[in-house]
Amino acid sequence: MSTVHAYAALAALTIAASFPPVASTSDVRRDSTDVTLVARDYAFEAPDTLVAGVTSIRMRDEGRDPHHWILFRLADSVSLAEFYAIMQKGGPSPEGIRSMGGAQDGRAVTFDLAEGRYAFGCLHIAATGGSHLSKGMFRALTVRSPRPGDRDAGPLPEVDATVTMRDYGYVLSGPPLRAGRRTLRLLNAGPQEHHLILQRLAPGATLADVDRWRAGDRTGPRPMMPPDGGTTRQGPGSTLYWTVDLEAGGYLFLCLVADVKDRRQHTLHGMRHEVKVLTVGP
Ligand SMILES: [Cu+2]
Repeated sequence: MSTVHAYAALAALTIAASFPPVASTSDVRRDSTDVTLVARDYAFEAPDTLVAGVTSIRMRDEGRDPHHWILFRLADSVSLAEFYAIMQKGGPSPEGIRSMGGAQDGRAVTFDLAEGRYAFGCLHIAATGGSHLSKGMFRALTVRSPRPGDRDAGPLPEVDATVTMRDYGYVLSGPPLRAGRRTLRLLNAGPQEHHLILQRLAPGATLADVDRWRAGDRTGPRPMMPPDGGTTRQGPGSTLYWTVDLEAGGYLFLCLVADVKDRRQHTLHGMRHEVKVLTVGP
């Protein structure tokens, strides 16, 4: 993407003026494969260093504003200051900054982390304007190679189903989903960034009912519940493991990421998918 050069030039001009102080909490973790990311208004607290391998990350949101988190992988050529300058306005990640995903809520997301430089960020928009990232809600993370004495990272989680995201849609593969705690492998096979927002359908309702309700005067009972969290954007080729408690009934998967061409949400390009979760049983 050629925009990276323009961004980089802009970054060089704005870093000195706008780079906020970095939180000083340091907690080098050599043995943890379960990481808590604390979110506040507007900062993240997290280990500075993790060991490469399978790692589960879960946010504890202590802010008044709701927060989400996205893990970004930074190319060696991109400094943290450049990351801040480029990403504070949101927008798609340019070359050199790769979205790995994360969570909209406190659900756990597991990655097979490769050695390298990363940053956490929250791109929610504050009531007063500006992204949370622009107010300092980002944090550097180094993932280093394992050394003798490090705890084994362990295997990847057992997967109940795989969700492949494309421009524009979700393909669910695996046996039918059943109620209970399930781990979905989400991989992005599309050229754009995508995520998965979970929305429960009202009992007996279908995606067709939602479409009719939206197209109509929107009176009468809503055929769906409010969105119930989800993952955050993943760049092309990235994979994460998302653990979620599902109840029997209908759900929608939705992508609310803005399209790179027309800025309309991907759900308006057809990136929505109806899933029926079966009761537990044989
Ligand atoms: Cu999308």
